Amino acid sequence: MANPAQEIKFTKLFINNEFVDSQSGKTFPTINPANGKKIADVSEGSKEDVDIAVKAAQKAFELSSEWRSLDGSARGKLMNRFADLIERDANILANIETLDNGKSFDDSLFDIQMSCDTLRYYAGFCDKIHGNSIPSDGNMFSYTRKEPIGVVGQIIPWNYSILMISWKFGPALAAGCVIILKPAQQTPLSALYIAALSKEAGFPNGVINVINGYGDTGSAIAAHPDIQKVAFTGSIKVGKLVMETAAKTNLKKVSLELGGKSPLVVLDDANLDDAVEAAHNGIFSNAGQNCCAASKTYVQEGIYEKFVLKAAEMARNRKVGSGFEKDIQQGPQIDQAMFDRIMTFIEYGKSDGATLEAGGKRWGNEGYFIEPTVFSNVTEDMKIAQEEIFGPVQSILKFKTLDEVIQRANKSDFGLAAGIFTNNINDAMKFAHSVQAGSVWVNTYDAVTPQTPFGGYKQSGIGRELGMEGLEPYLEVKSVSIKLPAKY
Ligand code: TXE
Repeated sequence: MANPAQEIKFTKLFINNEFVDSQSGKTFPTINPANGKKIADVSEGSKEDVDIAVKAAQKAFELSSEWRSLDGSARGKLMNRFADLIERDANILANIETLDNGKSFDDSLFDIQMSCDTLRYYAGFCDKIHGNSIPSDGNMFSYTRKEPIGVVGQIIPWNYSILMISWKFGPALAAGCVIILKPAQQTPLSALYIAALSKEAGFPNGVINVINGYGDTGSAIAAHPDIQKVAFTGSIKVGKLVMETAAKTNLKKVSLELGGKSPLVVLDDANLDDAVEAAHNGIFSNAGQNCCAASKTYVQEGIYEKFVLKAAEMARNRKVGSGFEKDIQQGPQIDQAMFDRIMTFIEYGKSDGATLEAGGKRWGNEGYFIEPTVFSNVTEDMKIAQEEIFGPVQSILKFKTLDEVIQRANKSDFGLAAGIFTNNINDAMKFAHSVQAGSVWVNTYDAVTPQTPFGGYKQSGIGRELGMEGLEPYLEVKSVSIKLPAKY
């Protein structure tokens, strides 16, 4: 049951299976975005704490260590137990997530279920990660091994804090890596509770470490000479910094999942009600704070007016409020800075000449709520059509032909996701194969599953998470060749 008075048990750093104060003794407040009030003070990690965590992780990764000696199948069992414990404590975790992030309790529960699914999906790989035997030239027996890359740094954002932990932990643990996780400063609490569950599940000391803090803590991870890989989800600006830092230090491997400005195309022949609803959920779910949000809704001219009327009505009926209230569809934005940024974009929309069809104002008088906002008559040159707003702002653009809309959709620095609604299979296939995006959804949107790889073309990222492809960034491939006396 939803409980806004959820006790917060864990606020320290988690290193080597223990909760410890930061070396500096510093803490930072974490704020409830529904009312702007402090939830708790949390230990703030710095470079010194990252160093200590890396040493613990290195020890856990030594060849004869408990972790390295585990059979793959035993690692899989551990991961499944971890998922079971997260499921057991789903209500507690959902309360923590709703307090810290603001999303509805039901959305938190949904994220938690998908997190368990993701961990279980990767648990199944643990004893199936293997190389090949290779018919190499000469008198040689050659084979490949896939080995865990070692100590990995994982830096995550606040919009799906629990889900992002599972996307990062799942493949890393299945591969046999050891982890230094840095959650976002806006949502430090869920990772600490999950860390406690990892200890209860039985992960050996040092396999999972959680260091909360701001950007400089993330930067210390990106720069660390003994971290072999960094996985980052967040803004393009910081993604570039992480890559630059990795290049300037030990050339650690980098995978990035960054922002987007994803097109959802609705053709004249689509089922209108389905398309309106999917476009609505595609932009407004998680209060628009979604990297693959359908932030450009392209509607063909024949149904444009009808679509806009229905979309505006849906937005006006969307239930906004505290995530702990029943049937809430949209909570607050994450913090004052994001709130201000989104309100500025709404002003740009108006001054650039788009038509405000719904919303456009702050909602309520405390916290960081924004009314579900719909603009029609949006054109490509407007700021709201170009930049990632990361808020509840739907922009509806008009187009004439499929070829035209494909060209317009591809004229973008981003390439994370795209969608199309149509009853014409040929048009759907043409779009799916022509659009430059890592995920394409036909007659649905945001259908992310643990099994399907997810990631970006162009500046939306490097590498893939989820699916079998999601394991690759955590593995090194080693070729072994043994000389034989003859060819046989
Ligand atoms: O992201 P940041 P912010 C986009 C979205 C949003 C914008 C800004 O457009 O409006 O980014 O959000 C850590 N070295 N996305 O400011 O700053 C930081 O502490 C290493 C898209 O929240 O990129 C946090 O843990 N790490 C997105 C993480 O990076 C650093 C999700 C993300 O924060 C660092 C979130 C540094 N120098 C925002 N500076 C998506 N792809 O889903 C900060 N961090």
